Amino acid sequence: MPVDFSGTWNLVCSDNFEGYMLALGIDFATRKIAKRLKPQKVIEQEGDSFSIQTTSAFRSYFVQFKIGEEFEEDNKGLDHRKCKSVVTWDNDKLVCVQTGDKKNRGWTHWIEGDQLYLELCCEEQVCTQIYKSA
Ligand code: VL7
Repeated sequence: MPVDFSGTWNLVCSDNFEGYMLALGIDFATRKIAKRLKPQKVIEQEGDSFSIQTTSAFRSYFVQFKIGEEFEEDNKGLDHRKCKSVVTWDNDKLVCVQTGDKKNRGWTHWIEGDQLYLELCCEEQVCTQIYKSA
C-alpha cells in the first residue's frame, strides 16, 4: 500500500522560497506578498489519481494528475509558464518532473511523522516546506 497524502495541510515553515521564486522570475512586489503567505493544501488521493488544491489569501493553484500520465500544466497565477508534467512514485515519495523552459523544475512530496514535506526545485534553487495536518 502506498502512502496516503490525503488531507488538509497547513504550511508551518518554508526555507528558500525566495530563491525558488527568483529562479522562476517572480517580480519583487509579488515575492514580497508571496513570502508572507501561509498556504493550505487539500490533497485527494484515490488509487493513482490525485488532486492538490493549494489555497492562500493572495493566489491559489489547482492541479490534478494520474501517476505516470503526462499532463499539461499552465502554472496559472504562478509564473504562467507551460510545462509537460509527470508524477511518479520514488518509493514513498511523490515526484513531479515539470519539463519546460526552466531547467531542473519539479517538486517532491513525502511524509515524515505527522508532517507533509514539499521540496520545490527550479534551476539551482531548492525550497523546502513543511506542512502539518489541519
Ligand atoms: C505552488 C509558487 C511562486 C508566484 C503567489 C504564491 C502563491 C500558493 O507546485 C506547487 O505545489 C505542487 C505540490 O503540492 C502542486 O501544485 C507549489 C506554489 C509555487 C511559485 C509563484 C508567487 C505568487 C502560493 C498557490
